[in-house]
Amino acid sequence: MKDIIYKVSEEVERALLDEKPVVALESTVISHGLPYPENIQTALKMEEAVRKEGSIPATIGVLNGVVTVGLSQKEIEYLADTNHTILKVGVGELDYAIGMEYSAATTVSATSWIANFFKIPIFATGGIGGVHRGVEKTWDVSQDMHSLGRIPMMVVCAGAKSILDLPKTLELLESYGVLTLGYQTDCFPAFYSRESPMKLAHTVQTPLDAAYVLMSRLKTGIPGGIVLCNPIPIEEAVPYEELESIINEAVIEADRNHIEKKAVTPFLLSRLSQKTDGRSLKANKALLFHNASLASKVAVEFGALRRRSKKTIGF
Ligand code: PSU
Ligand code: MN
Repeated sequence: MKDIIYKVSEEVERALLDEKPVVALESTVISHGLPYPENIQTALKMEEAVRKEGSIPATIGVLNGVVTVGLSQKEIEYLADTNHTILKVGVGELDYAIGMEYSAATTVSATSWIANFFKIPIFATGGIGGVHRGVEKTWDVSQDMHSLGRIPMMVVCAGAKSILDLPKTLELLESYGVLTLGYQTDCFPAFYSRESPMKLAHTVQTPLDAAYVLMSRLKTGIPGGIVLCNPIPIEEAVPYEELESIINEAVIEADRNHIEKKAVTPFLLSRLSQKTDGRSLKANKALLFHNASLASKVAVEFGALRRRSKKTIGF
């Protein structure tokens, strides 16, 4: 087995050593969540959104068994190309890709693990995985849930993907001790929609407040993450009711075609895009940029707090 199992880009390494704000970004959304070649532009524009607000982006993936933190444009292009075999790995499968020297896109769970390993506590994505509809039959619950329950990471997202069973997802997050925090909202956003019937009990209004809460989580040492729910920009939102029937049909179709396990999410996302004439895709991209910007703002505030914070005994 080779010795090198990870590579950190020079820029990200420098930023971490200098305690500059860094935002982690995942690669499953690139390889399996968006169509080629739009996935490349989207990944690069997410990085741009992070930079614009003052942080350094660290897009994470696995290239021929090497965990790479801070993918270059060429590396992003490689992972985005559907002509290559790119695995989709959660934290449980990460070592398979490393040990077998495969290339792989990392999900929220695997990306959180890697980011935390390199002491990057803030991560932006589209929507977290969760409890799938029809879970009674399939037992399909994303590894994201379990990882969020044990990795102290602030995940900035537009809620959970609306293809999921949102009430059950929210309940499970609570059971796992994950803080689900609304950003300027008291509603659990449903990815493409700003609103859903589910209420959130805890909200923050500013990136600074989000940074305070994250700092507290790191200081108390309580395991588990914080999901910072950032509703999609109003202009791009698709009403919740409008999507419901389309999603229900797609779920039935997935079941009929025996689409299972890791293939379920990519299948539903692409079906949705077809059935909304690309509107869902447009919305998906908009919320990704929006989340990258907010994560970067929080990272900047968090960086300032960290510089000011005194060494203490206990927390
Ligand atoms: N959000 C998106 N598109 C995606 C995903 C999230 O907008 O493709 C990915 C994330 O990487 C998430 C994963 O962790 O889907 C969940 O997949 P699964 O349901 O198979 O655990
Ligand atoms: Mn699953």
